[in-house]
Amino acid sequence: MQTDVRKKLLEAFTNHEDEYLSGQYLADLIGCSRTAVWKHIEDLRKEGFTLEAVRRKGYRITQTSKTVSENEIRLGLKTNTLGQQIHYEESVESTQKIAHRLAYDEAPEGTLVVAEEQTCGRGRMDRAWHSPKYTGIWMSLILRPNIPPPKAPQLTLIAAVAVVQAMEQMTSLTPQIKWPNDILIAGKKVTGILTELQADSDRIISVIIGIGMNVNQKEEDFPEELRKIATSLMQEEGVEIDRAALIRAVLTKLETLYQLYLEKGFYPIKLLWESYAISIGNNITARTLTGNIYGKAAGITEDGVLLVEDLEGKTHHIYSADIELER
Ligand code: BTX
Repeated sequence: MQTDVRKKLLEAFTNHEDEYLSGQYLADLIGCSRTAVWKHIEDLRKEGFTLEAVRRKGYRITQTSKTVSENEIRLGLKTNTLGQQIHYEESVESTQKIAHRLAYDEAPEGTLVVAEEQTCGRGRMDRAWHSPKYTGIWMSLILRPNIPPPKAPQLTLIAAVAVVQAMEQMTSLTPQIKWPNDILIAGKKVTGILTELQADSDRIISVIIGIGMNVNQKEEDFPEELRKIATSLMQEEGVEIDRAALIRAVLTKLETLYQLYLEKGFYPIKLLWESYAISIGNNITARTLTGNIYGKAAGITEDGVLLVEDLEGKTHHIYSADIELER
């Protein structure tokens, strides 16, 4: 995490998109000398930003590099809470692990952990999540909602809606949600979401939402065993996607939905979620820890629990499972 000066500088450029800002204006805003401003600008340039300096006009950031560094994400970020603190690393075992540690150390709500690569990325039930360098978005977000622990799975569904909306904003694709945590495009997995809790028996201390998005991988970037089931946005859209802009879009959509959820409850989210869901109304097999249930996915409850109606007409409440869609 960086100094307030750098943060203020990027915020100023964000609030004055495409404008030139004079050295004196920036110096006054930040409360330091013009030489100090120039030094910060030079540092940003070294980091890969393209900065124009024009006499009598000032500075303008015209283009950015292709990483998901703290500065890349911050330039253009217009959220109030989510991503206001950013912890960026080139390579980590898992962003979840770091977010848990930061949450334990009282990191504020909205803290984002993001990495270019995960060497030990994980999915649910300790499954591995393939997270190669510079191609995807591997991020974990710390939230501290005042809700009872059994409601925490709702946050996975909120995050899924935010991811779909962000993808729709940035591409021409039509992603769909497979309960509870997969985002699919043309039947292949493009994103997985992993929600973990730090909680007492009756109180949530923090929720760590891990989001893994395949963005710019080519087919050969996936290991053989994933090629049939996984895809990336670039594979589907045919062009490279700006990962930092996509992170900003996810944070912005999620902030809006999370606020709506805290104010109005789960119902409005449930409606949105169902409109993007692939499985509702179709026959599925739910593979649970206690056995398989085959039937029609009837919808989700107010709490985000999946309802499956079996062949005898009996309704099952599914809290956790892998879902297989009938083809
Ligand atoms: P999941 O358990 O639903 O899915 C894991 C399964 O998905 C794997 O067993 C494998 O079959 C398949 N898979 C693995 N990698 C990929 C991939 N890149 N694309 C598509 N399919 C894949 C899903 O768990 C939750 C994933 C969350 C990942 C994020 S990344 C940031 C954060 N840090 C971390 O360690 N995990 C989360």
